[in-house]
Amino acid sequence: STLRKKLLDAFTEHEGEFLSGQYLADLMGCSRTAVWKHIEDLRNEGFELEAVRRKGYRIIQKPEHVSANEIRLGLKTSLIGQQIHYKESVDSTQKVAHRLGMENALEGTVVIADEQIGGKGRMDRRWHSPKHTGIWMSVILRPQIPLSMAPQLTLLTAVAVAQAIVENTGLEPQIKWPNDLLVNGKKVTGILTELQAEADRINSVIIGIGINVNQAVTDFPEGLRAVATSLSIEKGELINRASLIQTIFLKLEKLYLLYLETGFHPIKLLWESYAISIGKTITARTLTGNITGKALGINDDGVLKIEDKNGVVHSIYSADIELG
Ligand code: BTX
Repeated sequence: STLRKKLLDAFTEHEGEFLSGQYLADLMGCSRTAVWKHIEDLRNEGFELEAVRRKGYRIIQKPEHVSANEIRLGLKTSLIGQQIHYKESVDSTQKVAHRLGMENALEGTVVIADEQIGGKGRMDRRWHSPKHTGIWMSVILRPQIPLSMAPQLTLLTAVAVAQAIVENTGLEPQIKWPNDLLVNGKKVTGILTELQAEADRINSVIIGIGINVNQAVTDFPEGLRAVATSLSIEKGELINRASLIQTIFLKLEKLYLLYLETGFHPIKLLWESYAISIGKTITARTLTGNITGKALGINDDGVLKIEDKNGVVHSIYSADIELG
């Protein structure tokens, strides 16, 4: 609710400080009793709050699980995540976001689920999304760019998530073109970009982000154990999901605004600094066949360039990449 948002915004702005019931009532435009009820709701959701006479309320600790409120508290963005739709369990956050996209949801709206029953990868593949462990979310953007440039947003998102992982965990993720983030050679993140468009006009871009955060090895199906990992496995400790989500929102917002202002070039440079395959021999499996050669890099449109053994340079728009 908007009252709840005001309350959490106030605690965010005055981090660690006591806020009096009267102050909050004035701010929220409601009675002190109503404020107290909202505080009780927060407690029921797992927030630890201190109440001191004549001083007011103070948040001591946020809950362990992820909730829209927990993500809002401390969130420093102005676009991404201003509207959060949090679900315990969904088929796919992409589906929910597509519906909201059609319903004119505000740009920056995010759908987050604790669990996905039918998580989607590219080309109708599945994305394993068990509960309590990962970040499964879809972000709605509405950029005024030609359709052909939309894949750049996948690369932009990969950079944002990589930056956030570095900042929150100290791990060193690498990006495998176009949409995989690896840590120590195993996949921790997948990104799925889908479009709603009419003719050449983008209505919305739905960016799906799946991050393995706190899974143990045994949480992965056996078939994935050799190729997938979680941040927690690599770091050796549990990672705070809400805080990572906040950092991703912030990085995504910064890069997206930079992109709208100056175009793809600065994003390309950042992307290349995380890229794993540049200069190496790779095989691109495309719908029309395989191409093996040296990865030269991406051009300013985000297209991958591969030079085969005959010196012919191929432009790859969509493929799965194998290293070596
Ligand atoms: P992708 O097609 O590049 O990768 C899918 C492949 O990755 C699968 O075929 C499988 O081999 C492997 N895989 C499946 N689950 C996992 C996992 N948890 N960790 C590592 N590897 C896995 C990547 O597609 C795009 C994934 C986007 C997921 C997000 S989650 C939020 C949003 N909602 C939704 O339904 N999808 C997106």
